[in-house]
Amino acid sequence: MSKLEEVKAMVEAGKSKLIPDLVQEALDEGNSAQEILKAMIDSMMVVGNKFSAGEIFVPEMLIAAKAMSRGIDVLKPLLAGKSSVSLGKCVIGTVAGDLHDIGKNLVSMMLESAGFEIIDLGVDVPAAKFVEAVKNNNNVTLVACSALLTTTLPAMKETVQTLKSSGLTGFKIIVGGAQVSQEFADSIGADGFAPDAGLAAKKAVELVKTLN
Ligand code: B1M
Repeated sequence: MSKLEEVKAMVEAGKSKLIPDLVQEALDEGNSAQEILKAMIDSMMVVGNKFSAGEIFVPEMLIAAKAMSRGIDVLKPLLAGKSSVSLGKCVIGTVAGDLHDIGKNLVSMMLESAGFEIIDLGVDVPAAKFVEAVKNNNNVTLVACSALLTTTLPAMKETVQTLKSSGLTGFKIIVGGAQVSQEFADSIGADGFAPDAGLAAKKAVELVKTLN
């Protein structure tokens, strides 16, 4: 089994303690950080499918998520560069009712590399808290909302609509997450959508450039 396959298998099995060394060994074997990240995302798809099939339950999903987060910690310095430009502050969070944070954390990392100063509100963030964060921080140019559940799409809609009707200006809103599509983003009035963390950073830069 290659180191990449081992990383995949051990993330699926939720072997958090083994992951940092395995990820380092996979890097030493010549795999890129992007390849290893993709392998771990594939593992989470497998985990999700097993959950849907009733083969595993929430605790197994949780330990797999912990293992993936440990792997991302090792990859972070390689995935995230340092930008010399400053694009203002980004308020980011997973919307109300939703506890998934791996995707949000990846997006946050890529936005930081692109030049945003990150204000991370965490998970299960009510619309009012996003508004409060924009109000209480100067130079917020971007609000980024993540949602992983079909049942939390209404909370994403509420967040976008609350921000839009708050009277606050000078920022764009980008949304994303497994159940979010361009069509849904358009339907709730978000300014932008991206299917993954890399494209989220690209889209965010495009969006804030239109502010001036
Ligand atoms: Co949950 N869960 N989960 N889960 N979980 C999913 C999402 C699910 C698809 C699994 C399945 O059934 N196949 C399913 C949702 C089905 C649906 O709604 N259609 C599901 C369910 C049902 C649930 C519970 C309801 C289960 C239960 O309790 N019965 C429950 C809900 C809890 C809650 O939130 N209130 C629950 C709980 C959990 C855990 C807590 C155990 C754990 C999360 C731990 C954590 O995040 N710290 C968990 C996990 C791990 C998953 C899966 C297996 C993996 C998610 C993940 O981290 N993927 C997931 C299955 C799957 O996704 N295939 C599943 C890796 C991550 C990198 O991908 O977050 O999609 P993702 O991010 C991507 C893109 O979406 C995008 O960029 C990233 C890639 O670069 N992206 C953005 C994300 N945010 C973005 C924002 C952007 C732009 C792009 O702009 C701002």
